[in-house]
Amino acid sequence: MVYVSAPGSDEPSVPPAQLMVKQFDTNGDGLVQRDEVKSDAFLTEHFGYIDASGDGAVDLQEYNYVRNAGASGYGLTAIRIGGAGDRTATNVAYMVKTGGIVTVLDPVTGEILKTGRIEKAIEEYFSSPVAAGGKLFFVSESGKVGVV
Ligand SMILES: [Ca+2]
Ligand SMILES: [Ca+2]
Repeated sequence: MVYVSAPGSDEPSVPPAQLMVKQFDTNGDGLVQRDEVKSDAFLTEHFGYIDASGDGAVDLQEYNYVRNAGASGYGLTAIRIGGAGDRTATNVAYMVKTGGIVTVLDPVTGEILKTGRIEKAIEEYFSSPVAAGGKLFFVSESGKVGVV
């Protein structure tokens, strides 16, 4: 199993599309082009995928799709990837979060079996832990690897 946990929010983290267009649409065509968002770090950084059609302009539908995707519950998803033999003894879930805090869970009940911290880990973690050779590897946002 691969377990993926995701943060969420009850509210979208960016303003409604109409406000975005009102603020940035300087040429008045009802769309927002890349050069119109130069003053906004978020829109500049994310413009490429927000413009899903790739036509160089963000319309209300494209913006709202991304905006609404940002509002979802916190969650943990399990993905079965195979395995063989009796896996009862190894049937636990590992999760890591900011600061390298590792939690070991019973994947059926959600009971916390153990918590700990990766040594010298103070960064964000977005990747799933990887098991190999009897060890667990945790890769931080900057690419530092913690081994447990
Ligand atoms: Ca425009
Ligand atoms: Ca577009």
